Amino acid sequence: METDLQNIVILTGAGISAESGIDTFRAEGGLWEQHRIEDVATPEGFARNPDLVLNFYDMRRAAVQEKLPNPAHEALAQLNHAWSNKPNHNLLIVTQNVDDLHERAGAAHVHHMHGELLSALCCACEHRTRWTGTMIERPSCPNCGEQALRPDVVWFGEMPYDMERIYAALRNADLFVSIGTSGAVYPAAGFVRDAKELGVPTIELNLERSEGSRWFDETRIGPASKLVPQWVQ
Ligand code: BJW
Repeated sequence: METDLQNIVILTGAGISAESGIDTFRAEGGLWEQHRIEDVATPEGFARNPDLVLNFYDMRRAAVQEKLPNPAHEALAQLNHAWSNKPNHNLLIVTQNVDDLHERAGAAHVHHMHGELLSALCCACEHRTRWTGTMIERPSCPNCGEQALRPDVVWFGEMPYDMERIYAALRNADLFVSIGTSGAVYPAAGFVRDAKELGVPTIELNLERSEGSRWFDETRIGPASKLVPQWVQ
């Protein structure tokens, strides 16, 4: 990595957690081959069949707690730590992932733009609370007492979290790095073009070329567990 960098925005996607054993979405055999997006990842699907949706996320919430961070998460956590000790240096890790592997590797202040599996959102009062168990039995919101909890994840048609903070960091960045995401879902897929318009250099680390590859100044191909530690060094 260049040594004169100060402000970096890193976007991660399902590919960074693939080697930890968490399924990606759009690969052969991935989550969206096993489940219809309209059924499990839209507010309309949840309204139609809440049991199906709660069960889908209950199973993923249980599974994710069995997984461990891999060298890619660890390298970003080290970078995060190093940056926090340098004055006037800012590193924003934005993840589309709903797992907590960045945090468990030791990264602080991770922005989960698509929410978190280990969090519950109350449909009645919008309170967000850490949640490691199941929701299928319709537990009550610890804030308002309503039986109205849902997974605190961002479905299609909903507004991702922290957008203002992310765009502010992009405007101030001197590098945008995208790791393990297919570039199929907006607004994250548009960050590379936003960065280019702002004159921010861009680099992609991915197992294969993605839908967005043509927009990046540089694409490095390979598994995140190898590419990310190499890039961080
Ligand atoms: C490896 C690897 C290894 C594998 N090493 N790499 C503009 C145009 C068209 C449509 C839209 C648009 N703007 C909005 C839309 C609508 C929609 C959208 O994007 N639709 C598309 C289908 C086109 N977007 C929305 O509705 C979003 N909301 C929104 O836009 O609000 C309005 C708004 C307007 C303006 C500003 C801001 C907001 C919400 C999107 C919510 C997405 N939710 C999901 C589910 C979350 C909960 C859950 O987990 O179930 O988020 S969908 C799913 O896709 C999940 C992911 O975060 C997301 C991205 O997937 P990701 O991470 O890229 O995974 P994959 O599987 O696609 O790719 C994996 C990659 O890893 C591959 O490239 C592999 O090669 C690579 N890889 N192994 C390195 N070892």
